Amino acid sequence: MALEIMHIDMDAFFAAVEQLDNPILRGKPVIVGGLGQRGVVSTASYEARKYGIHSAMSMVEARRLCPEGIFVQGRHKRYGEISRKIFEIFTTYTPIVEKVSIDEAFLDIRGCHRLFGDSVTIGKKIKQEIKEKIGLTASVGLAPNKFLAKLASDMDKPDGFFIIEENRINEILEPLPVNKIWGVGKKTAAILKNRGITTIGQLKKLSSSELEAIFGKTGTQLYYLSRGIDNRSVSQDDEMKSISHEETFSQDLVDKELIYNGLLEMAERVSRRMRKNGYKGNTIFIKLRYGDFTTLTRRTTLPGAINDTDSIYQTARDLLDRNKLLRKPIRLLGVGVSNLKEYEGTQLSLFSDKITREELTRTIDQIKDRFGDGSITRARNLGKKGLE
Ligand code: TTP
Ligand code: MG
Repeated sequence: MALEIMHIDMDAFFAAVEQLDNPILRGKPVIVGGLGQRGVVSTASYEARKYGIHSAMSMVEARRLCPEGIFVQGRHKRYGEISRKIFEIFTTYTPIVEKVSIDEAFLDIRGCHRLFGDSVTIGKKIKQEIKEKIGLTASVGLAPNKFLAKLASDMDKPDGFFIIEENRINEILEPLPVNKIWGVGKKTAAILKNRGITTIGQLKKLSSSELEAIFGKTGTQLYYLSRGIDNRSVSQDDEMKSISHEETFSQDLVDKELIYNGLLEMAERVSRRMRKNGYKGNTIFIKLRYGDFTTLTRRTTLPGAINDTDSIYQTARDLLDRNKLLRKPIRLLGVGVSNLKEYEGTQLSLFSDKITREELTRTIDQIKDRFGDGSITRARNLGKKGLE
């Protein structure tokens, strides 16, 4: 089992967004939540946590612990906005993203090594991209499965990057308290404590039948999780079920040909990711942002599922033309496919006398994988520069 599951969790998320938007708050104890009489703490910056403040504590208590703290009313719309940007970054690496909460997700990165490198490199790239594009820090956990990946992202917070390799599972798990196991709440922990069990190492002394006798089905789960075994797969959210690519042009574009060239390049990237991950999709969408920042999207659903560059490009181009969208300078353009379904890729046959379009694109993929993106290009894009 390799390191193919990643868990990413933003640090002190709401408070970090407040510090991002208001530099005066940086480095200070910031407490975000409801400021009314019965308000509760949503989260606190790491500076405020030193005072013992944590999520779900009453504001009254928080003010008592840290009178010099800066108390901020939560702005959920803004957190949602930033969250969407973070998830956009995730989905440029892999379509298999499972959203756990507004600031937290699992990523299955098995399919993206050829494009982005080994697992550690991918983890570093994602952290760096979040830092550079959004200005926030995330903690990344990398492990062979979901349980361990989530545990890992919490081990080195904030701005963490923790890896749980196969051969270190026992060494890392055994000293941890039992409540670090997924599903072990106060009740389970109390029952175990009565039997003198507080750490995962001690829990492992119980056989699976002993655990089942005490906890039923949960007992079986405890048996496996305490050994770092977890077979749950990362299941993508419906809202995540799309593959897209967008680019902000180096300058606002008016020239239709340049825009079409950019679109073709993006369609090719989307198509390539879809094929790589074994997806076809029915719905093609485009996103446009004009120079004045007005943003719009358009979509259309095809009768059959596709994933080839030309179908994506032609459909997207048709959306642009049909809606007469290219009348103002374009700042950003995006194209994507949703309504995804998995399919069995057809095997490339070098010896068949007729080469299909699907085979041709697969061959192009293989050449690009081996020799880089610039190694082969469509005649349309030769000598032209639509994108940076
Ligand atoms: P968390 O990821 O649990 O917490 P966090 O990001 O603030 O801090 P860290 O991950 O570094 O430990 O939750 C994400 C956001 O969800 C958090 O910023 C605020 C919100 N939240 C609540 O509103 N109430 C809560 O009880 C919790 C736990 C979180
Ligand atoms: Mg968090």
